[in-house]
Amino acid sequence: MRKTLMAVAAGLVGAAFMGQALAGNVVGTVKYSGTAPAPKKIEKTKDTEVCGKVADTAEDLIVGAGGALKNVVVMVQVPGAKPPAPPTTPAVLDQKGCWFRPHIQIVAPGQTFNIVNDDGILHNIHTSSKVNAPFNQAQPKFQKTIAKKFDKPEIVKLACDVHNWMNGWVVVQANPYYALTGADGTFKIPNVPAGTYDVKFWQEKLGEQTGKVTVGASGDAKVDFSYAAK
Ligand SMILES: [Cu+2]
Repeated sequence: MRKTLMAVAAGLVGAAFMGQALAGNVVGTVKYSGTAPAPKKIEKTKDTEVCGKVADTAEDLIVGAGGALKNVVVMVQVPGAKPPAPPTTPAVLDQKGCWFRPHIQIVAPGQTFNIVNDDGILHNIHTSSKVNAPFNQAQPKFQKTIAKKFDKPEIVKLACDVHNWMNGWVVVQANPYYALTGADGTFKIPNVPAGTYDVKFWQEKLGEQTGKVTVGASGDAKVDFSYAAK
């Protein structure tokens, strides 16, 4: 045991000496424990020619096979890490069939955020936020795109004042170590510096929970997490 630790320590020093970054990946799965409620059906009660006559399924809790939980934001809290640099590619929020697509997305502070009206009818985007100035803006049918930005890390709620069933989220990141779980509940956050950190999990309906992870000098550090049924 002692020998192994010394070997690991020597390896770490060696890697640092060679100028290699000491970083690993944080990987895992997020699950919903217990019986998931049946997905809610959303009736579209207005502009049905464009919005669709068929009920859509709410995206506030998406539980797949084996309890896999989709759309959980996983954030490794690396102290002193700078926010991700804003990519030159804008983030895009599409309004199609009177539905925000995607339902949730992660952006960098200062990244251009294009709100697209693909429906050719009036929408009115309305955000709820505290540290970024909220906005409430009509988007008439002839206005294809509204460009916005969120300058500070925050979870921002999106709504449309014309179609009260439209809702979504934009998560503006404080540091570059984050991921969104896929339909199979898994996530991967690459290149996290070696160390022990808090890991925040956020799901819009189930809220925020915190776990811990220790990232080694290379390879995968695994964090599996499960939300209790609500
Ligand atoms: Cu709308």
